Amino acid sequence: MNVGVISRPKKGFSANGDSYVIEKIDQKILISVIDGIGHGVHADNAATKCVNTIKKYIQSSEDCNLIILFNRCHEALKSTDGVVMASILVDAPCGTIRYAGIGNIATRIIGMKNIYPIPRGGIVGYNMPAVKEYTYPYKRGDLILMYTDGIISRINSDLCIRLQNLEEQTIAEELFKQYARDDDDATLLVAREEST
Ligand SMILES: [Mn+2]
Repeated sequence: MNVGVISRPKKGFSANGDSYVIEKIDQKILISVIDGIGHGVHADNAATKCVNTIKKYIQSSEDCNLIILFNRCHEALKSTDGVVMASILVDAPCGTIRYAGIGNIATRIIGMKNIYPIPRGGIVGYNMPAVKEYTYPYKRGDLILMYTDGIISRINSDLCIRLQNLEEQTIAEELFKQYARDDDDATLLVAREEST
């Protein structure tokens, strides 16, 4: 998986309440994008705790189950202000992406058709509802975008298509330049596997 990513704090802050995880699990790849509620040190602490919980879960279990993953994070984050998070499990051999999301992290899969998974409302660590997992078709070469609400949410599809031939990091930088807001932590991640 090639990944391009930019994550930076709100203007004037050094602590970043946004975070992300990319982990390889056998043939699968887990990607989570996290936005700690608020900003500054509190948000940073919650997001960091979430990342650590995910890594610990991956290390200690045979497989990755997104619902268990969210439940573990919910338990671990109860002492914090919580986070919103979207997670995908990319399984190229099976041709699927599994997805679960709580709160406003945007996820898009641009392939044969555009897929926009819809997260459930709520906050991980605070009022998380039952987590639902969705499965979508996936093939190598599909472009995956994930971003926090520091990115204005309407990314133009034509622009994504125009940028498609560039490297993942360049795509991330171009989109970030056009869509990131100064007044919030902002993270934008672009992931793509080479098509075979
Ligand atoms: Mn935010």
